[in-house]
Amino acid sequence: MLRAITPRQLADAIGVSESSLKRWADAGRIQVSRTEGGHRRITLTEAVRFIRDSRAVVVRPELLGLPASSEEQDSTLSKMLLGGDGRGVTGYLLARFLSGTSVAALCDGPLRAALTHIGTLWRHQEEGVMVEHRATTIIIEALASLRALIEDRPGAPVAVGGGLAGDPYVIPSMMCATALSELGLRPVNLGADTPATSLLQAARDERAQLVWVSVTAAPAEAALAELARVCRELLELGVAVVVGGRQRDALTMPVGIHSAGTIGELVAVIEELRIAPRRAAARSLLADAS
Ligand code: B12
Repeated sequence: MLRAITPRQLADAIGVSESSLKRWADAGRIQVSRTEGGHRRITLTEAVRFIRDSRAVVVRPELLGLPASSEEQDSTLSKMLLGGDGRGVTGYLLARFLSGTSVAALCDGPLRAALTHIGTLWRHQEEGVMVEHRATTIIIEALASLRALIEDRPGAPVAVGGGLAGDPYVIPSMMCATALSELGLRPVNLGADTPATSLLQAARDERAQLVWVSVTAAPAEAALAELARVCRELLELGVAVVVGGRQRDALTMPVGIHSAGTIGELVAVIEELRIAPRRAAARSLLADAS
């Protein structure tokens, strides 16, 4: 097992940017030592403490010198998704959730891995598109079943969110909503292809404390400009904004907007802002692997 790792290794292992990691180190949230040459190093025990305390999700355990977690189970999930076995997928997710795995760990780990696998199989040939649509629906239904297991709290803080205008991807925003409900917030998910002005309207109507935005498809200039305008209005209203998704870097973020690469990082931001009534589930993929 490794004794010390670089900030880059830890960042990659938990799916966050190296700059976020260095910011947390500078703020004292994670202890770093320096090599003789002045480079930052993090001991493995300190990395483990940080991961567990911050409820970060280990997406690449091998970078910490740990065995890749539940590879066998994850390939079963891929097979069930490819074969259109909706009941199997729901059963798998609920069983892991009930045995303590957080929603964020399920989304950033096995679900993301299975969809990545599906996305590379046919590269959008005709059969692949059919399988992608079917897998998308299966995951939507499974996440809805998972959400139904989480009790709503009366008077819970509200979070509003959706995918950017022109973005057809349904699952990322639904993952955000499900993870936020696990934290005790009341998510209002406006779904894919949502005009930024609708997010603003819902945030006002619902007196939301947080808005999340997923930018997965390559965004149009006009949609980005409108989002930037809406973000500034939300900040003036005192609403926190978190932007995520594979194309999030396309947005020149107004100061004060949070950018997050994974659902686990969304959870970490919410906990940092102290909006969440509940803590995320204690167990992470790392706990599963150990
Ligand atoms: C299903 C699917 C589709 C479906 C979507 C169905 C639907 N209604 O949702 C359909 C068939 C419509 C589709 C279409 C296309 N697709 Co497609 N698709 C996928 C697939 C297989 C899964 C997408 C998905 O839901 N992923 C699950 C999400 C949750 O994963 P993720 O995006 O990585 O999100 C994670 C993080 O980014 C983060 N996150 C995401 N959002 C947010 C938000 C916040 C606030 C936070 C904090 C975090 C966060 O958390 C997530 C979990 O870890 C992906 C493969 C893949 N790797 O994802 C390809 C993929 C995204 N598609 C791709 C392509 C090329 C296309 C098309 C252009 C194909 C074509 N020629 O027409 C079109 C484009 C459509 C458009 N208008 O832009 C490429 C994109 C490549 C690239 N350069 O980015 C991919 C990667 C496949 C591949 N390997 O080539 N697609």
